Amino acid sequence: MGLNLAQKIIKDHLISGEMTAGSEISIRIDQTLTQDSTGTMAYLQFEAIGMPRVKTKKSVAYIDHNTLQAGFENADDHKYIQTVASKHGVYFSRPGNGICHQVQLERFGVPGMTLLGSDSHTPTGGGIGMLAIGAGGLDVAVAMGGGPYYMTMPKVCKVTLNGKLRPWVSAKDIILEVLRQLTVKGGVGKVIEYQGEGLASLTVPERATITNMGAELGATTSIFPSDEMTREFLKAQGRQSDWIELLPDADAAYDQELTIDLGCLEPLAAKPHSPDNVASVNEIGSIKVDQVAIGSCTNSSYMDMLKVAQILKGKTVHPDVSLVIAPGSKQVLNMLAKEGALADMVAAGARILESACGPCIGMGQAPATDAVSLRTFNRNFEGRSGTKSAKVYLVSPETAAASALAGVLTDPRTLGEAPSVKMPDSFIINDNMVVAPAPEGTDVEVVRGPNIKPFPLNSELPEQIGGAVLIKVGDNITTDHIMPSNAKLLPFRSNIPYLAEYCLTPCDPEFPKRAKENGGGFIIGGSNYGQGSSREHAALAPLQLGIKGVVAKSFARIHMANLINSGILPMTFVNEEDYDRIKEGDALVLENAREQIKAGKELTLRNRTTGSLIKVQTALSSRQVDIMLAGGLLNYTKKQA
Ligand code: MIC
Ligand code: SF4
Repeated sequence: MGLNLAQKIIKDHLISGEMTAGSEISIRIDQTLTQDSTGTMAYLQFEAIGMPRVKTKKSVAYIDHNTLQAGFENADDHKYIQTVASKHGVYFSRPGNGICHQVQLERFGVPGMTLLGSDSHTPTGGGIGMLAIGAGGLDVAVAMGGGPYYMTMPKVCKVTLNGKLRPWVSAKDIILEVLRQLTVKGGVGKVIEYQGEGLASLTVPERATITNMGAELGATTSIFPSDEMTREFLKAQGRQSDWIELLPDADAAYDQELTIDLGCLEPLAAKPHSPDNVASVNEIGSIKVDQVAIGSCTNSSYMDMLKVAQILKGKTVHPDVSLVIAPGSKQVLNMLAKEGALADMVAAGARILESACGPCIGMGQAPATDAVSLRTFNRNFEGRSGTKSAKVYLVSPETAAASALAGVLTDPRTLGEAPSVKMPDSFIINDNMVVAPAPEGTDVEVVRGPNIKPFPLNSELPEQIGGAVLIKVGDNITTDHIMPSNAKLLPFRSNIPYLAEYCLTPCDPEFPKRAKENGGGFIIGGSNYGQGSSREHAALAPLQLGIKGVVAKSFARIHMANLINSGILPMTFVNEEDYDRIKEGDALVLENAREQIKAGKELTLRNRTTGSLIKVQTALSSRQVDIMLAGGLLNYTKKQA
């Protein structure tokens, strides 16, 4: 039996484990990326591990999230990251150089390599044929130190794209269709692998839109083959020598298959408040729009921006709409300026933002009360925009631009002839905003601002863990609920005690207070608990508040790994009805915790309030059992050393 793409790359990088879906494997990591909102913590942890230099082929630290400098905090963190990166052998992408995933694709990604990033949209690199995976900062720190990355061997779902997109329909509509079919839970435990004749007409940046938003499926990653298109892109980036051909074997097997006829797709939108709440723009109808935001790591490539500029050219943004545009990288912005497209955007009334995440992570541009905001981004979770009552719709750049002109949600097909945009033969190449690390052995002084506070460290798992149920939440709770991010909180990503005061407050403002009064306890979750971001702050803040365990119907992959890394026990109900039998305030206890965790997968929790016994499972590998017993990955790693 032949191998599919994911299996080929995994096989090439396998360090331990059996390549059968569901078993724990570990792989060698070639490249890592960090960004500033998770990076501070990742480098603090890298320092705690105590390695002098990174051991990867290339590690890059980006500044793209926390670029609003309303106080000293973000600027201090940038200095810390720049100096710590230089000292330990990490390239530093300066603020203004662009969004990590866009820049990594343009300048560093290599087909066939593995990439681990402390950001859930790291799978963007799958657009260029990498096995690119998002993880918590500590996992990335370990990988920078040359340690293996442990993961569950994924199933592989093949998505065959047939035919060709019609005018005005674009890559964003493809991934929205996949989300419509598979939902935000449909990719859990899987790699989504794209095949089919439709690939011939999809350029690398378009493929990257699809792999980027594959994160919203809960998938481990998504991947396209490395073919002629990939070669053309790398050539245009002056990196043809990085190209290799990488295709699945003709007789490769897949665990699941899906076929999409590109010619049947129409402009789609994800309605509030979930990326899988998809309907066609026509079905939704011409609702009034207050804000349009174009950019983010999903849709900010040069070609996306050119299309937008062509649509806006010679027209004026509707007087009731605020149009903001953030080109994905300095390369994109530079080319738009040179070609005159930037002038067309500005003339039409667009507000141009720096090349960064910006409004996607609530760093500015929060919409007005009850506003409708159309965004070319990948997440529309409630409140993520910075305005709880805002209604965010996720759309393609074409739909966004057409709607910005009309003032209402608009099917771009009503605009007549579609913009014609081709991938350039060569991009402007100027890496002067990437600072190479200091040569080995050079003394670099790491600058630490007063905002950097020690992070919480767990201790060895005790014989018994007990405490009250501090909160009970429903399905699909995101990390944006657990550890909200916005312009006010993001500057405190290196200050866990401060952040903890906001933990789970979108679900219950009293949660942090209650957790502290009770000296910690348990969280009860529904299914897909912890979907979304890779932020380990969603585990570290609960740790700070004394959370000992989370019992849920199911967990999202990265969050579950972050809980284990923090030494917080993730448990799932054996019988889901038990979820209904637990109430907030109930006292739970896991007796003989160490023995139970060592002995096996099924554990018994006692509900002291009702007297009942609750069967729960832990899907821990033997290595993860040791991590839990040691009180988290950092303690475990130190113990190993
Ligand atoms: C996001 O899109 O939610 C982020 C901000 O990029 C996060 C990282 C973070 O929380 O810092 C992600 O997706 O991992
Ligand atoms: Fe940045 Fe948004 Fe992409 Fe996250 S999803 S990396 S916040 S642009």
